[in-house]
Amino acid sequence: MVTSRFPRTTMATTRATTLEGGLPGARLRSATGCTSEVYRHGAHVASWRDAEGEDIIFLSSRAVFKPPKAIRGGIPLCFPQFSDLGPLAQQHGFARNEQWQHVDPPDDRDEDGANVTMRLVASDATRAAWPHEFVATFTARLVGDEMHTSLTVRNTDATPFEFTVALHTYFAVGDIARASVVGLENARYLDSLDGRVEKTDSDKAVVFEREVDRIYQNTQDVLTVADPGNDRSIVITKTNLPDAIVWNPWVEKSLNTSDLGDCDYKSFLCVEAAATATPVALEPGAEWTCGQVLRVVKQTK
Ligand code: TA6
Repeated sequence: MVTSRFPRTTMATTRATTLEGGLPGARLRSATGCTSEVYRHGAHVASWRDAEGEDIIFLSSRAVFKPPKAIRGGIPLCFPQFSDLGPLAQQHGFARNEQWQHVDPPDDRDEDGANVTMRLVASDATRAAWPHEFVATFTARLVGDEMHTSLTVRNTDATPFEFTVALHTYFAVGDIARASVVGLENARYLDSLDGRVEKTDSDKAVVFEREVDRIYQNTQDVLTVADPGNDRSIVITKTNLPDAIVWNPWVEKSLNTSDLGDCDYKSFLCVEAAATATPVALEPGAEWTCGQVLRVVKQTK
């Protein structure tokens, strides 16, 4: 049982601090006692816990905190490319491997919510992979029992560019065999385990009995992770992200993924709000923003 490291106050707080592996980041605490840790490495939300200290977002038991390697778990930012859907050789782009800068040092007490904003500006390293001038700004905000995240991309170049993107969220579940994802019935998806063949999901919910890796297209904006193993559901409300990837590596892939515990697949599933089917196109000077709000609904016995 994780106990809260923060005194119970009504004020939400945000503190810049040193996190795992000696990496810089911020700790957020909402007025209702929920907490989160956000790393400057990748502008990576690595944890979100409720007031009792229960994980809502999953972090691998073998996560590595050594840049440039991405942190396994939390909310990796896939930008400017999701998976291999784009010109970059790097799976999921580079945003999750880069060091982001704090915007407005986050030492703050705020009645409304704890929040941290980080920025990534094009550099020689990013230009080598993707020859464009851009500014990406990520904000994580705890508002009571909700987590709000948003990503804004501005084209600071003289020419247009396009990208694909995902909030690759790892949700903690009590028991994968009883968990499911609701809201994708009749949605079309590309099956990444079957040559990205296009299929239609006729099931009432996505359940997990084997590896699942699907890119759902043009889904509804509200999806739910049903997690009876923790007597709760997690409601995802996404904005400007028409697609959603659903993933669980199951046994084999978990064994072959060094920064995942062998049995970790039983304790998480990913629902990744994304824009993949139609890349986002930005003219010079233009800006685009997306986001998601996560909210826990407790099941009453
Ligand atoms: O989003 C699902 C996926 O693209 C899977 O195919 C799997 O590769 C997963 O992402 C994890 O990717 P990573 O590069 O973090 O190991």
